[in-house]
Amino acid sequence: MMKSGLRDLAAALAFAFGMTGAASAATTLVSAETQKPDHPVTQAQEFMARTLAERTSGELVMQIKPNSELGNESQVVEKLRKGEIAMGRVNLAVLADTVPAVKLLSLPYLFRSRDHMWNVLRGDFGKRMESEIEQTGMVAITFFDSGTRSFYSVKKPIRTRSDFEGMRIRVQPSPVYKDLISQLGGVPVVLAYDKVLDALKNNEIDAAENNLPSYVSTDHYKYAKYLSLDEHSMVPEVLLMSKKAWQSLAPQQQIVLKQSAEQASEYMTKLWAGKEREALETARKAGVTIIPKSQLAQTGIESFAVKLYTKYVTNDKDLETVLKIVSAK
Ligand code: GTR
Repeated sequence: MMKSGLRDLAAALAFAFGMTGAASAATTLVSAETQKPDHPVTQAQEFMARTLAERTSGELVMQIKPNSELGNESQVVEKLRKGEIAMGRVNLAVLADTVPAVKLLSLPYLFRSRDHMWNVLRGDFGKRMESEIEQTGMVAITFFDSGTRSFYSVKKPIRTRSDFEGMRIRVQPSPVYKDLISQLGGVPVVLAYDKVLDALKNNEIDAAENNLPSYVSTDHYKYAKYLSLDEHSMVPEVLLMSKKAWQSLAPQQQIVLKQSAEQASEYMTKLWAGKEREALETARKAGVTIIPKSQLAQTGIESFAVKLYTKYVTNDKDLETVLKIVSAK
């Protein structure tokens, strides 16, 4: 009696700590990434892969495929939904068409600060977004803070709202950003991330927008030499998993996976500030004209941009949600 009780206890403990005795076969989880290997979000996933390998004694192997090797972000989302790949890291903005909460999150100038954004993500709104993502056949494993996005242009700087007039500006595949550019007077051009550099080089677009580490790591800064730090959006990255791959994991593996992802997100937040400074320095040294927020006719730009709220906040529930976000600490 006593002996089998102890055996049960030992087995339960072994399970709780992920030690299943006989070495079980390793599961390889491939993660699609659009950024280059030197980008902080790729490095954060490499960090996660190391943590995961250590904590599962090699049972869960995460393999990151950078440089859009497995397709652009819209294609990756499709593959995840069909269960054709296990994992993928995308910017939340590309889910705006399928996840209603993302439309609201993408509204320009919504967050006052990164802390504000995190408080909203960790609260009810974050939970709503996770459950809406789940309804599309994917699981949100963690979010990564990728700072703020600003405009950069090739031929002339953007300083006032009227500078947007007629400018062809590349945006992510998101209805919100297409409308934002039209609202500002520009011409939106939707292009996959890996096509933007050539479009800048070949004069197919006049401007684009992104966060600082991406502006530099993609070499966009070599062609778009005016950077206007208007910080119009703060949409985080998300690490997604196909529901099929998620459900194939044991409960303990799911816990370890989520914990490792959380740690990777914290790791990226630590990296980010330094990477932003480095990027700004690289751009400055390369002769980029950097226009700080204080030198932009910001009020004019923002008052045009926020007219978008009336298009996307169309019912009482959304109005209540947006007011809650805006008034959150
Ligand atoms: C980057 C983001 C990518 C992609 C890209 C873009 O900041 O990390 O996932 O969304 O922006 O502008 O397409």
